[in-house]
Amino acid sequence: MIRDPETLTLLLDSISRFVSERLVPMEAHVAETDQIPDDVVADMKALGLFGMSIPEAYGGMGLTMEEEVMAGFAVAQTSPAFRSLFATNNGIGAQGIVIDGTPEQKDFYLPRIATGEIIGSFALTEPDSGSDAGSLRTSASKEGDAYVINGTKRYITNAPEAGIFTVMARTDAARKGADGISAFIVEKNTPGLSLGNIDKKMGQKGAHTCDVIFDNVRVPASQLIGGVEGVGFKTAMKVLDKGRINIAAASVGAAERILRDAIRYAKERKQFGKAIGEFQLIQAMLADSHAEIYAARCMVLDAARRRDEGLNVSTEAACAKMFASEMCGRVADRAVQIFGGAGYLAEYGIERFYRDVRLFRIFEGTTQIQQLVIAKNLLRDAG
Ligand code: COS
Repeated sequence: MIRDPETLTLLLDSISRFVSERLVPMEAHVAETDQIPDDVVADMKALGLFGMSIPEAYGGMGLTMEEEVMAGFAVAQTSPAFRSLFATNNGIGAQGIVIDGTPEQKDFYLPRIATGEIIGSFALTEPDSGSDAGSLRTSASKEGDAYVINGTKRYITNAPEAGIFTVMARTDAARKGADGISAFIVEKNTPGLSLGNIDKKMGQKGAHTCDVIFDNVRVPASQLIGGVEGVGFKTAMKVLDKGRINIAAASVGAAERILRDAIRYAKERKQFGKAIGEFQLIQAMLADSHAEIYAARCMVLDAARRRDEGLNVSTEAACAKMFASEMCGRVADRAVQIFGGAGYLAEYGIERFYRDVRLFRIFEGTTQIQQLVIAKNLLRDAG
């Protein structure tokens, strides 16, 4: 749903200008230093990028899902590390509170998330619990009017920068599955909470992940999201339904950028006396990439519109995430091929995108988990 096309166009234009004038020139520097400069982060905050999906009542832009994916296409036209910093505030790091939080939790945290004053982070995965999220072992034991959390979370995006964590922990030790899990908001400075070393990753340099360790971390009972025990897994799944549409949008935006670079190179690079773009084998790779991007873009927009209509989009979100992230991998692979030797060299930037987008097929649910979600829903719906 697009509320006001004119306002949206203004927003998309300002994002696109910011991306091309400010972020694209910084890509190599951020990859080299593994750090987004503070002045760039300040500009992101000034543009409102941290609060795009936070409701207007809490100081955000309150974008609808359709508007948000269009903004997502625009911000993804550069290194994914940039979007990663504000993506958790719009997505998995805040949506638990937006979707299921109490009015007090929303009042207290959302305004500061919307401005980027605090970064929200999502702590679901553990050393022994990744795809099988329902098997997580981090515990939260009730002691008076507090919960005491113990356990370790792994690969937590933006943990080094985070001010708060949405933590999924088991409040009912007797229940080993999803229904024993609750979700909490835990502040970074809570005694007993510590961070591991920043992970060395294949790509997305400038975006950080690390372990988050909970050693008798005591949080008031008021930090239980929604004030209800046993529904934390469902909160996490609802958050991921939305997150998966956002990753699909990021995949589309990145693929568009990569294809644009490949087209430019195909027009410039001459072999056998003419631009390589005049050869049909190169044209086939460009055409396949464009058609697949178009298909993914349509899927993302459709899933977003359905979510705006209030429909359950678990299946569509999984379809869009699976197709768009796999598509992006194929587009990046073809682009390296079109660039040839230059595609393998760091200075042309294509190999960096090739590594960066590999993550899209893994985080917020691997392609294989999306297949399971789709198939499970199909079989259930068939009765
Ligand atoms: N929205 C709301 N509720 C949902 C839901 C959704 N999208 N998906 C599942 N649920 C509910 C189910 O209805 C079920 O509730 P009931 O017991 O009341 O029926 C409960 O949650 C458990 O669901 P299910 O039985 O499907 O859970 P499984 O343990 O089989 O796990 C998968 C399902 C594998 C799909 C889930 O663990 C998953 O998504 N894993 C990947 C996690 C992930 O993406 N990790 C990335 C880390 S974040 S970067």
